[in-house]
Amino acid sequence: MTLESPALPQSRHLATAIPGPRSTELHREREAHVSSGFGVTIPVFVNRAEGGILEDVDGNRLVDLASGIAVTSVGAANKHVQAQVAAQMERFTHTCFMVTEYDSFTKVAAWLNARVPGDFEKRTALFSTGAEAVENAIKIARSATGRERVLVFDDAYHGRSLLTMAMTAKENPYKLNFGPFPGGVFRAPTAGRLWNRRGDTDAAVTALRGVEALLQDHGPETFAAMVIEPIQGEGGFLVPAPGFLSGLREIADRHGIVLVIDEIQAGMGRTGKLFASEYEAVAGDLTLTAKALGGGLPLSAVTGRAELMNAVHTGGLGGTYAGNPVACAAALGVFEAFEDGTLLANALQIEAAARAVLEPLLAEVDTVVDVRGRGAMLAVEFADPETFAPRADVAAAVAAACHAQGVLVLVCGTHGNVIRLLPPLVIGADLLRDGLAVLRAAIVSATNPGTGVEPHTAVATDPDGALAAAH
Ligand code: PLZ
Repeated sequence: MTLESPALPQSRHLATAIPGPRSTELHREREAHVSSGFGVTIPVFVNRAEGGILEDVDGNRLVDLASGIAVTSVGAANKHVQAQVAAQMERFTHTCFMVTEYDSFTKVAAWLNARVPGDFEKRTALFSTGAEAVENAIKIARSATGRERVLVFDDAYHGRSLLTMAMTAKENPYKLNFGPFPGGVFRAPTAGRLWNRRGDTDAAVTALRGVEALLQDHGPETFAAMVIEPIQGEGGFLVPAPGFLSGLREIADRHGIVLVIDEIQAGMGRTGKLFASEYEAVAGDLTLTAKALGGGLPLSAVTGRAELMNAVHTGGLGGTYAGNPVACAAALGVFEAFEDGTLLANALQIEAAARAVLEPLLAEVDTVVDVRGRGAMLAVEFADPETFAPRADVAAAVAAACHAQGVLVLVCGTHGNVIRLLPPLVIGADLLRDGLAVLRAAIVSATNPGTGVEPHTAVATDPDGALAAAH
């Protein structure tokens, strides 16, 4: 887990309070010009980013346990991505693939066709955002099946466009006041929560019965697609119960429904395998990638059965920026970065290091009810230990304490009660240990106010010795 000669020191450093004065000033300016419809996790303005560090405009170095929401898995300044993008920028920035062609689009498609799960002939279509990939998967499934309806699941997140808002489960902030939404979207239960919280081994069977019942109520022959995340991301890093995804595969096959696996957050190496669905040995008919695929540039893909992908009339798929050449170049850099297997191994090392720190909290802190996830996609859930009533207040307090200490964590979960960890796969072992120690102390002190933050956590890994007075 080492980074080759990083230019940015790979240690946490607090030069000012977080946010610092320069960030605060820039945030005030932002408020004067930017729609307040955008929220922000921490109002810190970034100057540089590399490895596991975000350096802000006040000279603070934050530990990045977010990767810009699972995007910069290969690092925010990856040498392969930089070289590919720079070379492409020299040649041209854009032609529009629907107007004149370029080979990097084909190369990205070929790489995905060869590696996306499924032992069948595949084709790929490239777009820009995750939501666009989801929308296009539905277009393709409808066109191929001649059916309209779409089945999605509790706790699902698929995007912020009109159709994908309808597919997303959580109302606030994603859907509030934005309806009406496109019809034909039905929501079924998953086994996620029961399995993750209680280890209920019948969870998959029960949930699959619910899926089948819903389909029977509405007529399975009216459903074009069912769409599932192999680990539900925004919904709370819910790992599927054993047998749930393979059960969906069986139901989809039996009713001729296109199974769409949304790997946008969990895919592209995040979990220690290129695709999270590999853990379940399930192949979608269509598989969606985005986020880490473009290494920070906007790129998304629908990859799947050739007969489905080619069922759409020619000209039916596209978009001005779909598979933009600079974004395709970035993806080729991402593929190079994954080539030797180190990053996948890193994801598993990150999981081992994080579990070693976080799992003991299950016994030590009563509101910590679950530590879960796969590879570098891990979460801690806070709830009442008796009733499982979500404790969003604890998650918010833990996140705030981490942020104040210069560790960037994100909250997720349909009920906002989950802290998630999505470090870049290139984060160094010492830096990760430091970030986890801060998180651990924040969890302990949020639950037992007065315990305080363990003071040694930062000192050990800040060779500059320039810690803020707050320590
Ligand atoms: N499918 C599984 O996780 C994006 C959303 C951040 P876009 N998740 C981060 C936010 O608050 O907007 C996501 C996802 C899964 C689809 C999407 C949508 O991807 O690139 O944000 O459109």
